[in-house]
Amino acid sequence: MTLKALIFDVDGTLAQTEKHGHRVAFNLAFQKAGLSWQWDIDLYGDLLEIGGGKERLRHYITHYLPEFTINEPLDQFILSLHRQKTIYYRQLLVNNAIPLRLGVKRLITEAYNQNIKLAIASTASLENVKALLDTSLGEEMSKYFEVIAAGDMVKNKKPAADIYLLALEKLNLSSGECLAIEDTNQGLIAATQAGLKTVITINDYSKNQNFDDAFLVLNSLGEPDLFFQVIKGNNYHHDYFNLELAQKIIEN
Ligand code: XBP
Repeated sequence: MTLKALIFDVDGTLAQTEKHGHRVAFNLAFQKAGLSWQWDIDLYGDLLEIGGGKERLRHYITHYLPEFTINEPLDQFILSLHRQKTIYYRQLLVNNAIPLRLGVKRLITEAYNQNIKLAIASTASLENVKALLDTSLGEEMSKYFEVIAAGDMVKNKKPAADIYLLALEKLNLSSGECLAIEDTNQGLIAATQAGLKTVITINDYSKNQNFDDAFLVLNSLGEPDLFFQVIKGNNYHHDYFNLELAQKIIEN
């Protein structure tokens, strides 16, 4: 089988957006709404088990604040809170772009130059995915992504396979021709259920999760002068992640 596409997760994989981006934006939205809620780093780590900002808000309200009441339907309340959070998230990125993780820009450039297709499969809303791509990668390079599958485009978010299946459908490729790059166990489950081999680049929030089904688990994609650390799996004697290694993984 020949590698035809790389499918990237976004938050935590392309950039460390959760702790300093989404979390901060949620807190600013709470403040603006006159709520005393504060999601600290540890609590946010627990809440990350729920994919999707709107779903995370609902989970928090129903599980952590069972007494909470409002004078409007909960759906509407969550939607407007999330809308405000999205405004803050974009502002945070525009004012202070969150850098891409090590090796991400190099790998994207390498793939584009070698006609390997690029796709996104994210739980975050399309607006927030685009905000990150435009601010961290730049509007020109954002266009390298031929397919963006995100947020509410599917009914069931990760760990369901839906978003990856949608990405594959839009790419018009089979799972055996593509490789997924993820950072969490939920993302790994979603990609694996869609039939994709997956490479994990761990981060602070996900480092203790179960990655048994991953083909390769790394601390980052690495660079030619800053090698990755292999946490698990076969790196075929490579020191940084490139298309040659991606092809080896697809073949085996
Ligand atoms: C990450 C998520 C998202 C973000 C918040 O998705 O679960 O919900 O935390 O984004 P992924 P929204 O790792 O799949 O990219 O508020 O836009 O949902």
